[in-house]
Amino acid sequence: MKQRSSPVTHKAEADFDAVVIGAGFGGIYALHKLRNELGLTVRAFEKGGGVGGTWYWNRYPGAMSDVDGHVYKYSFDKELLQEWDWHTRYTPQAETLAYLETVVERHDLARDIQFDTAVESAAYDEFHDVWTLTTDTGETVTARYVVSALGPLSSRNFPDIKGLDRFEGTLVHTSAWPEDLSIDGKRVGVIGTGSTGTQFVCAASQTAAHLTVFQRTAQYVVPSGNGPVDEAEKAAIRADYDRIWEQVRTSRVGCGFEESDVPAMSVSEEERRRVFQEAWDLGNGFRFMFGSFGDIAVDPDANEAAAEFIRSKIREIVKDPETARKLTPSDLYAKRPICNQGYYEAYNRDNVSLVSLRETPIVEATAKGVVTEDGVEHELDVLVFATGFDAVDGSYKQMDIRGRGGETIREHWEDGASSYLGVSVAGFPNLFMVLGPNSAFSNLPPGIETQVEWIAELVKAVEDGGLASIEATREAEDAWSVTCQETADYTLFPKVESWIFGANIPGKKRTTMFYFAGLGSFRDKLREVTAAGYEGYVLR
Ligand code: N01
Repeated sequence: MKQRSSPVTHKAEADFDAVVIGAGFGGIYALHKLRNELGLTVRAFEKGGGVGGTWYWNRYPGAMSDVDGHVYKYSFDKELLQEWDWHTRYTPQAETLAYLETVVERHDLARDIQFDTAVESAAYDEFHDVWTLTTDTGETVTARYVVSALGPLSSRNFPDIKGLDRFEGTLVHTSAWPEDLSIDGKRVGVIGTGSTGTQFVCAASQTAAHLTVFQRTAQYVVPSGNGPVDEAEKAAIRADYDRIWEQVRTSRVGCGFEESDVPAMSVSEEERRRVFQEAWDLGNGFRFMFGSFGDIAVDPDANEAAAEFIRSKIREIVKDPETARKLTPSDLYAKRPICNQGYYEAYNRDNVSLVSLRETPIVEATAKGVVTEDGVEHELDVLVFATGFDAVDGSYKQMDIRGRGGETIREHWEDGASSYLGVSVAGFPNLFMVLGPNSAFSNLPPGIETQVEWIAELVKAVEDGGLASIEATREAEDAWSVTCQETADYTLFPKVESWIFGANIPGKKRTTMFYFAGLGSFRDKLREVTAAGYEGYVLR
Protein backbone atom coordinates (compact mmCIF):
# COMPACT_ATOMS: atom_id res chain seq x y z
CA MET A 1 0.00 0.00 0.00
CA LYS A 2 1.37 3.41 -0.93
CA GLN A 3 0.20 6.49 0.94
CA ARG A 4 0.64 10.18 0.50
CA SER A 5 2.00 11.63 3.74
CA SER A 6 0.11 14.94 4.02
CA PRO A 7 -3.55 14.41 4.87
CA VAL A 8 -5.96 16.34 2.72
CA THR A 9 -9.48 17.45 3.54
CA HIS A 10 -11.95 17.06 0.75
CA LYS A 11 -15.31 17.26 2.46
CA ALA A 12 -15.95 20.88 1.57
CA GLU A 13 -15.15 20.36 -2.07
CA ALA A 14 -18.01 18.04 -3.02
CA ASP A 15 -21.79 18.18 -2.68
CA PHE A 16 -21.80 14.72 -1.10
CA ASP A 17 -19.22 12.40 0.32
CA ALA A 18 -20.67 9.64 -1.81
CA VAL A 19 -23.16 9.06 -4.58
CA VAL A 20 -24.78 5.66 -4.86
CA ILE A 21 -26.26 4.72 -8.23
CA GLY A 22 -29.19 2.31 -8.01
CA ALA A 23 -31.47 1.32 -5.15
CA GLY A 24 -31.69 -2.44 -5.52
CA PHE A 25 -30.12 -4.96 -3.13
CA GLY A 26 -26.67 -3.41 -3.72
CA GLY A 27 -27.52 0.28 -3.61
CA ILE A 28 -29.75 0.01 -0.54
CA TYR A 29 -27.05 -1.69 1.49
CA ALA A 30 -24.35 0.68 0.20
CA LEU A 31 -26.43 3.68 1.28
CA HIS A 32 -26.99 2.12 4.71
CA LYS A 33 -23.30 1.25 5.19
CA LEU A 34 -21.87 4.55 4.04
CA ARG A 35 -24.43 6.82 5.67
CA ASN A 36 -25.60 4.99 8.78
CA GLU A 37 -22.35 3.26 9.68
CA LEU A 38 -19.55 5.45 8.29
CA GLY A 39 -21.46 8.69 8.84
CA LEU A 40 -20.92 10.02 5.33
CA THR A 41 -23.28 12.28 3.44
CA VAL A 42 -24.78 10.21 0.65
CA ARG A 43 -27.20 10.76 -2.21
CA ALA A 44 -28.58 7.75 -4.03
CA PHE A 45 -30.06 8.06 -7.50
CA GLU A 46 -32.57 5.50 -8.73
CA LYS A 47 -34.03 5.52 -12.22
CA GLY A 48 -37.13 3.63 -11.12
CA GLY A 49 -40.04 5.10 -9.22
CA GLY A 50 -39.26 3.01 -6.13
CA VAL A 51 -36.60 0.86 -4.54
CA GLY A 52 -35.98 -2.77 -5.44
CA GLY A 53 -33.88 -2.78 -8.62
CA THR A 54 -34.42 -6.18 -10.25
CA TRP A 55 -37.40 -6.73 -7.97
CA TYR A 56 -38.92 -3.41 -8.95
CA TRP A 57 -38.66 -4.00 -12.70
CA ASN A 58 -39.24 -7.74 -13.09
CA ARG A 59 -42.97 -8.07 -12.50
CA TYR A 60 -43.70 -10.68 -15.14
CA PRO A 61 -46.11 -13.49 -14.21
CA GLY A 62 -44.16 -16.14 -12.30
CA ALA A 63 -41.30 -13.84 -11.24
CA MET A 64 -39.69 -15.11 -8.08
CA SER A 65 -36.31 -15.83 -6.59
CA ASP A 66 -35.26 -19.39 -7.38
CA VAL A 67 -32.84 -19.53 -4.46
CA ASP A 68 -34.38 -20.53 -1.10
CA GLY A 69 -36.10 -17.42 0.23
CA HIS A 70 -34.53 -17.42 3.69
CA VAL A 71 -31.08 -16.86 2.16
CA TYR A 72 -32.32 -14.51 -0.53
CA LYS A 73 -32.14 -11.72 2.05
CA TYR A 74 -29.60 -9.52 3.79
CA SER A 75 -27.87 -11.13 6.74
CA PHE A 76 -27.02 -7.78 8.36
CA ASP A 77 -30.47 -6.98 9.74
CA LYS A 78 -30.79 -9.84 12.19
CA GLU A 79 -33.85 -8.41 13.90
CA LEU A 80 -35.74 -8.26 10.63
CA LEU A 81 -34.80 -11.87 9.88
CA GLN A 82 -36.50 -12.82 13.14
CA GLU A 83 -39.59 -10.71 12.46
CA TRP A 84 -40.03 -11.42 8.75
CA ASP A 85 -42.80 -13.86 7.90
CA TRP A 86 -42.98 -15.91 4.74
CA HIS A 87 -45.19 -18.60 3.33
CA THR A 88 -43.43 -20.46 0.54
CA ARG A 89 -39.94 -21.85 0.07
CA TYR A 90 -39.17 -19.34 -2.70
CA THR A 91 -40.05 -15.68 -2.50
CA PRO A 92 -42.36 -14.20 -5.14
CA GLN A 93 -41.32 -10.87 -6.67
CA ALA A 94 -43.84 -8.82 -4.68
CA GLU A 95 -42.58 -10.23 -1.38
CA THR A 96 -38.91 -9.55 -2.13
CA LEU A 97 -39.92 -6.05 -3.13
CA ALA A 98 -41.85 -5.64 0.13
CA TYR A 99 -38.84 -6.96 2.06
CA LEU A 100 -36.53 -4.38 0.44
CA GLU A 101 -39.05 -1.60 1.06
CA THR A 102 -39.16 -2.65 4.71
CA VAL A 103 -35.37 -2.54 4.97
CA VAL A 104 -35.39 0.96 3.50
CA GLU A 105 -38.04 2.07 5.97
CA ARG A 106 -36.38 0.48 9.01
CA HIS A 107 -33.08 2.18 8.25
CA ASP A 108 -34.63 5.49 7.21
CA LEU A 109 -32.99 5.39 3.81
CA ALA A 110 -35.66 6.82 1.48
CA ARG A 111 -34.92 10.43 2.43
CA ASP A 112 -31.57 10.14 0.65
CA ILE A 113 -32.83 8.37 -2.45
CA GLN A 114 -33.84 10.45 -5.45
CA PHE A 115 -36.23 8.38 -7.56
CA ASP A 116 -37.04 8.67 -11.27
CA THR A 117 -33.53 9.91 -11.85
CA ALA A 118 -30.96 8.12 -13.97
CA VAL A 119 -27.31 9.04 -13.74
CA GLU A 120 -26.08 9.64 -17.28
CA SER A 121 -22.44 10.47 -16.75
CA ALA A 122 -19.72 10.41 -14.14
CA ALA A 123 -16.33 12.03 -14.67
CA TYR A 124 -13.36 12.03 -12.35
CA ASP A 125 -11.39 15.21 -11.74
CA GLU A 126 -7.99 13.81 -10.84
CA PHE A 127 -6.65 17.15 -9.64
CA HIS A 128 -9.34 17.58 -7.01
CA ASP A 129 -10.22 13.91 -6.48
CA VAL A 130 -13.88 14.56 -7.07
CA TRP A 131 -16.45 12.86 -9.29
CA THR A 132 -18.96 15.00 -11.20
CA LEU A 133 -22.19 13.26 -12.10
CA THR A 134 -25.01 14.38 -14.35
CA THR A 135 -28.54 13.04 -14.39
CA ASP A 136 -31.33 12.80 -16.93
CA THR A 137 -33.23 15.38 -14.86
CA GLY A 138 -30.54 17.95 -15.70
CA GLU A 139 -28.79 17.95 -12.35
CA THR A 140 -25.05 18.02 -11.75
CA VAL A 141 -23.64 16.87 -8.42
CA THR A 142 -20.18 16.20 -7.12
CA ALA A 143 -19.02 13.48 -4.76
CA ARG A 144 -15.75 12.07 -3.51
CA TYR A 145 -16.86 8.48 -3.88
CA VAL A 146 -19.19 6.76 -6.32
CA VAL A 147 -20.75 3.39 -5.62
CA SER A 148 -22.40 2.04 -8.73
CA ALA A 149 -24.94 -0.66 -8.03
CA LEU A 150 -26.41 -0.78 -11.53
CA GLY A 151 -27.35 -4.44 -11.46
CA PRO A 152 -25.58 -7.04 -13.59
CA LEU A 153 -28.85 -7.99 -15.27
CA SER A 154 -30.51 -4.70 -16.08
CA SER A 155 -29.55 -3.71 -19.62
CA ARG A 156 -32.25 -5.38 -21.74
CA ASN A 157 -31.55 -7.55 -24.75
CA PHE A 158 -34.03 -7.32 -27.63
CA PRO A 159 -33.71 -9.63 -30.63
CA ASP A 160 -33.68 -7.96 -34.00
CA ILE A 161 -36.89 -9.15 -35.69
CA LYS A 162 -37.85 -7.81 -39.11
CA GLY A 163 -41.10 -5.86 -39.20
CA LEU A 164 -41.60 -5.73 -35.44
CA ASP A 165 -43.01 -2.22 -35.71
CA ARG A 166 -45.90 -3.67 -37.73
CA PHE A 167 -47.09 -5.83 -34.83
CA GLU A 168 -50.41 -4.49 -33.52
CA GLY A 169 -50.43 -6.46 -30.27
CA THR A 170 -48.51 -5.73 -27.09
CA LEU A 171 -44.72 -6.10 -27.05
CA VAL A 172 -43.11 -6.44 -23.66
CA HIS A 173 -39.75 -7.37 -22.17
CA THR A 174 -40.07 -9.37 -18.97
CA SER A 175 -37.98 -6.80 -17.07
CA ALA A 176 -40.28 -3.94 -18.10
CA TRP A 177 -43.58 -5.57 -17.31
CA PRO A 178 -46.31 -2.94 -16.84
CA GLU A 179 -48.29 -3.41 -13.64
CA ASP A 180 -51.57 -3.36 -15.52
CA LEU A 181 -50.68 -5.87 -18.24
CA SER A 182 -52.72 -9.04 -17.85
CA ILE A 183 -52.27 -12.03 -20.14
CA ASP A 184 -55.32 -13.88 -18.85
CA GLY A 185 -57.33 -15.33 -21.72
CA LYS A 186 -54.93 -13.93 -24.34
CA ARG A 187 -52.85 -15.48 -27.10
CA VAL A 188 -49.33 -15.08 -25.83
CA GLY A 189 -45.96 -15.76 -27.43
CA VAL A 190 -42.72 -15.85 -25.45
CA ILE A 191 -39.23 -15.76 -26.93
CA GLY A 192 -36.58 -17.16 -24.58
CA THR A 193 -36.38 -20.08 -22.20
CA GLY A 194 -33.80 -19.03 -19.62
CA SER A 195 -34.51 -18.63 -15.88
CA THR A 196 -37.00 -15.90 -16.73
CA GLY A 197 -38.66 -17.53 -19.74
CA THR A 198 -39.17 -20.87 -17.99
CA GLN A 199 -40.68 -19.18 -14.93
CA PHE A 200 -42.97 -17.26 -17.25
CA VAL A 201 -44.01 -20.42 -19.10
CA CYS A 202 -45.01 -22.13 -15.82
CA ALA A 203 -47.20 -19.19 -14.82
CA ALA A 204 -48.56 -18.09 -18.21
CA SER A 205 -49.56 -21.62 -19.23
CA GLN A 206 -52.11 -21.52 -16.41
CA THR A 207 -53.89 -18.36 -17.51
CA ALA A 208 -53.23 -17.60 -21.19
CA ALA A 209 -55.75 -18.74 -23.79
CA HIS A 210 -52.80 -20.03 -25.76
CA LEU A 211 -49.06 -19.86 -25.10
CA THR A 212 -46.54 -20.31 -27.90
CA VAL A 213 -43.00 -20.79 -26.65
CA PHE A 214 -40.27 -19.80 -29.10
CA GLN A 215 -37.20 -21.72 -27.96
CA ARG A 216 -33.74 -21.20 -29.40
CA THR A 217 -31.73 -23.51 -27.15
CA ALA A 218 -33.30 -26.28 -25.09
CA GLN A 219 -32.55 -25.97 -21.37
CA TYR A 220 -31.91 -28.31 -18.49
CA VAL A 221 -34.63 -27.51 -15.95
CA VAL A 222 -35.09 -29.26 -12.60
CA PRO A 223 -38.00 -28.88 -10.17
CA SER A 224 -37.77 -26.09 -7.62
CA GLY A 225 -39.63 -28.04 -4.94
CA ASN A 226 -41.58 -24.90 -4.12
CA GLY A 227 -44.33 -25.25 -1.57
CA PRO A 228 -45.59 -24.00 1.77
CA VAL A 229 -43.22 -23.57 4.71
CA ASP A 230 -44.74 -24.49 8.07
CA GLU A 231 -44.26 -22.69 11.38
CA ALA A 232 -41.88 -25.33 12.76
CA GLU A 233 -39.57 -24.97 9.73
CA LYS A 234 -39.62 -21.19 10.05
CA ALA A 235 -38.81 -21.39 13.76
CA ALA A 236 -35.92 -23.75 13.06
CA ILE A 237 -34.51 -21.40 10.40
CA ARG A 238 -34.87 -18.34 12.63
CA ALA A 239 -33.12 -20.11 15.52
CA ASP A 240 -30.29 -21.23 13.26
CA TYR A 241 -29.57 -18.09 11.26
CA ASP A 242 -26.04 -17.50 12.57
CA ARG A 243 -24.95 -20.95 11.43
CA ILE A 244 -26.89 -20.63 8.16
CA TRP A 245 -25.12 -17.40 7.19
CA GLU A 246 -21.73 -18.76 8.23
CA GLN A 247 -22.33 -21.75 5.97
CA VAL A 248 -23.47 -19.47 3.12
CA ARG A 249 -20.41 -17.23 3.45
CA THR A 250 -17.95 -20.10 3.41
CA SER A 251 -19.62 -22.09 0.62
CA ARG A 252 -19.17 -21.99 -3.13
CA VAL A 253 -22.53 -20.82 -4.40
CA GLY A 254 -23.97 -19.38 -1.17
CA CYS A 255 -27.41 -20.91 -1.57
CA GLY A 256 -27.80 -22.34 1.92
CA PHE A 257 -27.43 -26.08 1.28
CA GLU A 258 -24.50 -28.37 1.95
CA GLU A 259 -22.42 -28.69 -1.20
CA SER A 260 -21.13 -32.11 -2.14
CA ASP A 261 -17.48 -33.12 -2.44
CA VAL A 262 -18.29 -36.58 -3.77
CA PRO A 263 -17.24 -37.18 -7.40
CA ALA A 264 -20.22 -38.48 -9.39
CA MET A 265 -18.27 -41.29 -11.03
CA SER A 266 -16.89 -42.54 -7.70
CA VAL A 267 -20.22 -44.24 -6.93
CA SER A 268 -22.15 -46.94 -8.74
CA GLU A 269 -24.64 -46.05 -11.47
CA GLU A 270 -27.46 -47.13 -9.20
CA GLU A 271 -26.24 -44.89 -6.38
CA ARG A 272 -25.78 -41.99 -8.81
CA ARG A 273 -29.36 -42.31 -9.98
CA ARG A 274 -30.55 -42.49 -6.38
CA VAL A 275 -28.68 -39.28 -5.52
CA PHE A 276 -29.98 -37.48 -8.62
CA GLN A 277 -33.51 -38.64 -7.85
CA GLU A 278 -33.20 -37.37 -4.28
CA ALA A 279 -31.92 -33.99 -5.55
CA TRP A 280 -34.74 -33.91 -8.13
CA ASP A 281 -37.32 -34.59 -5.40
CA LEU A 282 -35.85 -31.99 -3.03
CA GLY A 283 -35.76 -29.42 -5.81
CA ASN A 284 -33.58 -26.36 -6.57
CA GLY A 285 -31.28 -25.92 -9.56
CA PHE A 286 -28.15 -24.92 -7.66
CA ARG A 287 -28.69 -27.81 -5.25
CA PHE A 288 -29.05 -30.27 -8.14
CA MET A 289 -25.82 -29.04 -9.74
CA PHE A 290 -23.66 -28.46 -6.66
CA GLY A 291 -25.33 -30.48 -3.90
CA SER A 292 -25.80 -33.86 -5.55
CA PHE A 293 -22.15 -34.38 -6.49
CA GLY A 294 -19.11 -32.14 -6.27
CA ASP A 295 -17.93 -32.29 -9.87
CA ILE A 296 -20.93 -31.87 -12.16
CA ALA A 297 -19.76 -28.42 -13.21
CA VAL A 298 -16.18 -29.55 -13.80
CA ASP A 299 -15.99 -33.19 -14.94
CA PRO A 300 -17.42 -34.07 -18.39
CA ASP A 301 -18.51 -37.58 -17.34
CA ALA A 302 -20.20 -36.34 -14.17
CA ASN A 303 -21.83 -33.59 -16.21
CA GLU A 304 -23.12 -36.04 -18.80
CA ALA A 305 -24.54 -38.27 -16.06
CA ALA A 306 -26.51 -35.34 -14.61
CA ALA A 307 -27.55 -34.17 -18.08
CA GLU A 308 -28.73 -37.64 -19.06
CA PHE A 309 -30.75 -37.93 -15.84
CA ILE A 310 -32.58 -34.70 -16.71
CA ARG A 311 -33.07 -35.84 -20.32
CA SER A 312 -34.64 -39.06 -19.03
CA LYS A 313 -37.07 -36.97 -16.97
CA ILE A 314 -38.06 -34.96 -20.05
CA ARG A 315 -38.81 -38.20 -21.91
CA GLU A 316 -40.84 -39.41 -18.93
CA ILE A 317 -42.82 -36.21 -18.36
CA VAL A 318 -43.53 -34.82 -21.83
CA LYS A 319 -46.22 -36.88 -23.53
CA ASP A 320 -45.76 -35.82 -27.14
CA PRO A 321 -42.47 -37.38 -28.36
CA GLU A 322 -41.87 -34.63 -30.91
CA THR A 323 -42.23 -31.92 -28.25
CA ALA A 324 -40.01 -33.95 -25.91
CA ARG A 325 -37.37 -34.19 -28.63
CA LYS A 326 -37.36 -30.43 -29.16
CA LEU A 327 -37.17 -29.80 -25.42
CA THR A 328 -34.22 -32.13 -24.92
CA PRO A 329 -30.86 -30.37 -24.67
CA SER A 330 -27.81 -32.01 -26.18
CA ASP A 331 -25.08 -29.66 -24.97
CA LEU A 332 -23.32 -29.62 -21.60
CA TYR A 333 -25.26 -28.88 -18.42
CA ALA A 334 -23.17 -25.80 -17.67
CA LYS A 335 -25.26 -22.65 -17.61
CA ARG A 336 -26.61 -20.86 -14.57
CA PRO A 337 -28.86 -23.68 -13.28
CA ILE A 338 -32.60 -23.32 -13.76
CA CYS A 339 -35.41 -24.63 -11.61
CA ASN A 340 -39.11 -24.07 -11.34
CA GLN A 341 -42.37 -25.85 -10.78
CA GLY A 342 -43.97 -27.73 -13.66
CA TYR A 343 -41.92 -26.51 -16.62
CA TYR A 344 -41.88 -29.69 -18.70
CA GLU A 345 -45.40 -30.56 -17.51
CA ALA A 346 -46.65 -27.29 -19.04
CA TYR A 347 -46.05 -28.75 -22.52
CA ASN A 348 -48.67 -31.44 -21.87
CA ARG A 349 -51.35 -28.76 -21.75
CA ASP A 350 -53.54 -28.23 -24.79
CA ASN A 351 -53.03 -24.48 -24.67
CA VAL A 352 -49.21 -24.64 -24.93
CA SER A 353 -47.18 -25.17 -28.08
CA LEU A 354 -43.46 -25.18 -28.70
CA VAL A 355 -41.60 -23.75 -31.67
CA SER A 356 -37.95 -24.65 -32.07
CA LEU A 357 -36.26 -21.60 -33.51
CA ARG A 358 -33.28 -23.75 -34.53
CA GLU A 359 -35.60 -25.66 -36.87
CA THR A 360 -38.02 -22.91 -37.86
CA PRO A 361 -36.62 -19.43 -37.11
CA ILE A 362 -38.84 -16.36 -37.00
CA VAL A 363 -38.59 -14.63 -40.37
CA GLU A 364 -40.67 -11.58 -39.64
CA ALA A 365 -43.34 -9.99 -37.52
CA THR A 366 -46.71 -9.08 -38.99
CA ALA A 367 -49.65 -7.04 -37.73
CA LYS A 368 -51.11 -10.19 -36.21
CA GLY A 369 -48.06 -12.02 -34.86
CA VAL A 370 -44.88 -13.62 -36.12
CA VAL A 371 -44.16 -15.82 -39.12
CA THR A 372 -41.71 -18.70 -38.88
CA GLU A 373 -39.65 -20.17 -41.70
CA ASP A 374 -42.19 -22.97 -42.31
CA GLY A 375 -44.68 -20.27 -43.36
CA VAL A 376 -46.83 -20.53 -40.22
CA GLU A 377 -48.19 -17.25 -38.91
CA HIS A 378 -48.46 -17.44 -35.10
CA GLU A 379 -51.24 -15.04 -34.16
CA LEU A 380 -50.60 -13.27 -30.88
CA ASP A 381 -52.12 -10.64 -28.63
CA VAL A 382 -48.96 -10.28 -26.57
CA LEU A 383 -45.36 -11.01 -27.56
CA VAL A 384 -43.05 -11.37 -24.58
CA PHE A 385 -39.30 -11.00 -24.80
CA ALA A 386 -37.71 -13.17 -22.13
CA THR A 387 -34.48 -12.66 -24.00
CA GLY A 388 -32.28 -11.63 -21.10
CA PHE A 389 -29.72 -8.92 -20.72
CA ASP A 390 -26.46 -7.47 -21.93
CA ALA A 391 -25.11 -8.72 -18.64
CA VAL A 392 -22.62 -7.25 -16.19
CA ASP A 393 -20.87 -4.54 -18.22
CA GLY A 394 -23.92 -3.72 -20.38
CA SER A 395 -25.38 -1.32 -17.84
CA TYR A 396 -22.02 0.47 -17.50
CA LYS A 397 -21.60 0.90 -21.22
CA GLN A 398 -24.90 2.77 -21.37
CA MET A 399 -23.38 5.48 -19.16
CA ASP A 400 -20.60 7.90 -19.92
CA ILE A 401 -18.07 7.09 -17.19
CA ARG A 402 -14.69 8.79 -17.43
CA GLY A 403 -11.72 8.19 -15.17
CA ARG A 404 -8.15 9.44 -15.06
CA GLY A 405 -7.10 11.27 -18.22
CA GLY A 406 -10.67 11.19 -19.52
CA GLU A 407 -10.50 7.47 -20.35
CA THR A 408 -14.02 6.09 -20.71
CA ILE A 409 -15.06 2.80 -19.18
CA ARG A 410 -16.00 1.64 -22.70
CA GLU A 411 -12.43 2.28 -23.85
CA HIS A 412 -11.05 0.60 -20.76
CA TRP A 413 -13.16 -2.48 -21.48
CA GLU A 414 -12.59 -2.56 -25.23
CA ASP A 415 -10.97 -6.00 -24.96
CA GLY A 416 -13.54 -7.26 -22.45
CA ALA A 417 -14.84 -6.14 -19.08
CA SER A 418 -12.43 -6.42 -16.17
CA SER A 419 -11.96 -5.21 -12.61
CA TYR A 420 -10.04 -5.86 -9.45
CA LEU A 421 -12.17 -8.04 -7.17
CA GLY A 422 -15.36 -7.19 -9.06
CA VAL A 423 -15.29 -3.75 -7.45
CA SER A 424 -12.47 -1.48 -8.64
CA VAL A 425 -11.06 -0.43 -12.01
CA ALA A 426 -7.56 0.97 -12.57
CA GLY A 427 -7.72 4.60 -13.61
CA PHE A 428 -11.11 5.07 -11.93
CA PRO A 429 -10.21 6.05 -8.35
CA ASN A 430 -12.92 6.05 -5.68
CA LEU A 431 -15.38 4.36 -8.05
CA PHE A 432 -16.69 1.12 -6.61
CA MET A 433 -18.93 -1.30 -8.45
CA VAL A 434 -21.29 -3.69 -6.73
CA LEU A 435 -21.28 -6.89 -8.83
CA GLY A 436 -18.94 -5.47 -11.41
CA PRO A 437 -17.17 -7.80 -13.84
CA ASN A 438 -15.43 -10.76 -12.19
CA SER A 439 -17.41 -10.84 -8.97
CA ALA A 440 -18.05 -14.20 -7.30
CA PHE A 441 -20.53 -16.46 -9.12
CA SER A 442 -22.98 -17.10 -6.28
CA ASN A 443 -26.36 -16.39 -4.78
CA LEU A 444 -26.43 -12.63 -5.21
CA PRO A 445 -27.56 -11.15 -1.84
CA PRO A 446 -24.62 -12.64 0.13
CA GLY A 447 -22.31 -11.77 -2.77
CA ILE A 448 -23.60 -8.20 -2.66
CA GLU A 449 -23.19 -7.95 1.12
CA THR A 450 -19.61 -9.17 0.80
CA GLN A 451 -18.76 -6.53 -1.77
CA VAL A 452 -20.58 -3.65 -0.09
CA GLU A 453 -18.79 -4.44 3.17
CA TRP A 454 -15.52 -4.50 1.24
CA ILE A 455 -16.30 -1.14 -0.38
CA ALA A 456 -17.10 0.33 3.05
CA GLU A 457 -13.79 -1.02 4.34
CA LEU A 458 -11.89 0.62 1.48
CA VAL A 459 -13.70 3.94 1.97
CA LYS A 460 -12.98 3.78 5.70
CA ALA A 461 -9.29 3.20 4.99
CA VAL A 462 -9.24 6.40 2.93
CA GLU A 463 -11.24 8.35 5.52
CA ASP A 464 -9.25 7.11 8.52
CA GLY A 465 -5.99 7.91 6.78
CA GLY A 466 -7.15 11.42 5.94
CA LEU A 467 -6.41 10.50 2.34
CA ALA A 468 -8.02 11.46 -0.93
CA SER A 469 -8.40 8.31 -2.98
CA ILE A 470 -7.99 4.60 -3.43
CA GLU A 471 -7.38 3.05 -6.82
CA ALA A 472 -6.68 -0.43 -8.09
CA THR A 473 -3.45 -0.90 -10.00
CA ARG A 474 -3.52 -2.10 -13.60
CA GLU A 475 -1.33 -5.06 -12.57
CA ALA A 476 -3.82 -6.12 -9.88
CA GLU A 477 -6.72 -5.80 -12.29
CA ASP A 478 -4.94 -7.82 -14.98
CA ALA A 479 -3.90 -10.48 -12.47
CA TRP A 480 -7.50 -10.76 -11.22
CA SER A 481 -8.71 -11.24 -14.80
CA VAL A 482 -6.22 -14.08 -15.22
CA THR A 483 -7.34 -15.64 -11.92
CA CYS A 484 -10.99 -15.44 -12.99
CA GLN A 485 -10.19 -16.91 -16.38
CA GLU A 486 -8.37 -19.78 -14.68
CA THR A 487 -11.26 -20.44 -12.28
CA ALA A 488 -13.68 -20.43 -15.23
CA ASP A 489 -11.47 -22.71 -17.34
CA TYR A 490 -11.42 -25.18 -14.48
CA THR A 491 -15.18 -25.55 -14.99
CA LEU A 492 -17.27 -26.58 -17.99
CA PHE A 493 -19.14 -23.24 -18.01
CA PRO A 494 -17.03 -21.54 -20.73
CA LYS A 495 -17.75 -24.47 -23.06
CA VAL A 496 -21.38 -23.44 -23.58
CA GLU A 497 -22.90 -20.26 -24.93
CA SER A 498 -24.47 -18.13 -22.21
CA TRP A 499 -24.77 -14.60 -20.90
CA ILE A 500 -22.20 -15.43 -18.22
CA PHE A 501 -19.50 -15.02 -20.89
CA GLY A 502 -21.33 -12.45 -23.01
CA ALA A 503 -22.20 -15.04 -25.68
CA ASN A 504 -25.88 -14.00 -25.83
CA ILE A 505 -25.22 -10.57 -27.32
CA PRO A 506 -24.37 -10.50 -31.03
CA GLY A 507 -20.92 -8.98 -31.50
CA LYS A 508 -20.05 -8.92 -27.78
CA LYS A 509 -16.55 -10.13 -27.04
CA ARG A 510 -16.61 -13.37 -25.13
CA THR A 511 -14.93 -12.77 -21.77
CA THR A 512 -14.96 -14.34 -18.36
CA MET A 513 -17.22 -12.15 -16.24
CA PHE A 514 -17.24 -14.09 -12.94
CA TYR A 515 -14.90 -15.59 -10.36
CA PHE A 516 -15.79 -19.28 -10.28
CA ALA A 517 -13.89 -20.46 -7.20
CA GLY A 518 -16.81 -19.65 -4.92
CA LEU A 519 -18.00 -17.06 -2.44
CA GLY A 520 -15.99 -18.51 0.46
CA SER A 521 -12.79 -18.39 -1.54
CA PHE A 522 -13.61 -14.85 -2.73
CA ARG A 523 -14.04 -13.73 0.88
CA ASP A 524 -10.69 -15.37 1.77
CA LYS A 525 -9.09 -13.38 -1.03
CA LEU A 526 -10.50 -10.11 0.37
CA ARG A 527 -9.11 -10.96 3.81
CA GLU A 528 -5.69 -11.64 2.26
CA VAL A 529 -5.75 -8.30 0.44
CA THR A 530 -6.56 -6.51 3.71
CA ALA A 531 -3.86 -8.39 5.61
CA ALA A 532 -1.33 -7.40 2.95
CA GLY A 533 -2.14 -3.70 3.44
CA TYR A 534 -4.66 -3.42 0.61
CA GLU A 535 -2.41 -5.13 -1.86
CA GLY A 536 -3.22 -4.17 -5.43
CA TYR A 537 -4.48 -0.75 -4.40
CA VAL A 538 -2.80 2.63 -4.23
CA LEU A 539 -4.02 4.93 -1.47
CA ARG A 540 -3.09 8.56 -1.86
O1 N01 B 1 -31.95 -14.51 -19.60
P1 N01 B 1 -31.06 -15.65 -20.31
P2 N01 B 1 -32.94 -14.68 -18.36
N1 N01 B 1 -33.70 -15.14 -30.48
O2 N01 B 1 -30.00 -14.90 -21.08
C1 N01 B 1 -33.09 -16.51 -25.64
C2 N01 B 1 -31.20 -14.34 -13.44
N2 N01 B 1 -32.59 -14.65 -13.08
O3 N01 B 1 -33.59 -13.36 -18.14
O4 N01 B 1 -30.14 -19.95 -24.86
C3 N01 B 1 -34.24 -16.14 -29.79
O5 N01 B 1 -30.63 -16.69 -19.38
C4 N01 B 1 -31.95 -17.33 -25.14
O6 N01 B 1 -31.67 -18.38 -26.03
P3 N01 B 1 -30.20 -19.06 -26.08
C5 N01 B 1 -30.40 -15.62 -13.56
O7 N01 B 1 -29.10 -15.42 -13.10
C6 N01 B 1 -32.79 -15.06 -11.83
O8 N01 B 1 -33.78 -15.84 -18.51
O9 N01 B 1 -29.22 -17.90 -25.98
N3 N01 B 1 -33.99 -16.38 -28.51
C7 N01 B 1 -32.49 -17.77 -23.79
O10 N01 B 1 -33.36 -18.83 -23.93
C8 N01 B 1 -30.45 -15.86 -15.02
O11 N01 B 1 -29.47 -16.73 -15.49
C9 N01 B 1 -34.03 -15.38 -11.43
O12 N01 B 1 -30.15 -19.73 -27.35
C10 N01 B 1 -33.14 -15.56 -27.90
C11 N01 B 1 -33.26 -16.54 -23.34
O13 N01 B 1 -33.60 -15.82 -24.51
C12 N01 B 1 -30.33 -14.45 -15.54
O14 N01 B 1 -31.17 -13.70 -14.68
C13 N01 B 1 -35.09 -15.33 -12.32
C14 N01 B 1 -32.53 -14.49 -28.56
C15 N01 B 1 -32.47 -15.63 -22.45
O15 N01 B 1 -32.07 -16.31 -21.32
C16 N01 B 1 -30.79 -14.23 -16.95
O16 N01 B 1 -31.99 -14.97 -17.15
C17 N01 B 1 -34.87 -14.91 -13.60
C18 N01 B 1 -32.83 -14.29 -29.91
N4 N01 B 1 -32.27 -13.32 -30.62
C19 N01 B 1 -33.59 -14.56 -13.97
N5 N01 B 1 -31.73 -13.84 -27.67
C20 N01 B 1 -34.20 -15.81 -10.03
O17 N01 B 1 -34.98 -16.63 -9.79
C21 N01 B 1 -31.84 -14.49 -26.52
N6 N01 B 1 -32.70 -15.53 -26.65
C22 N01 B 1 -33.41 -15.22 -8.94
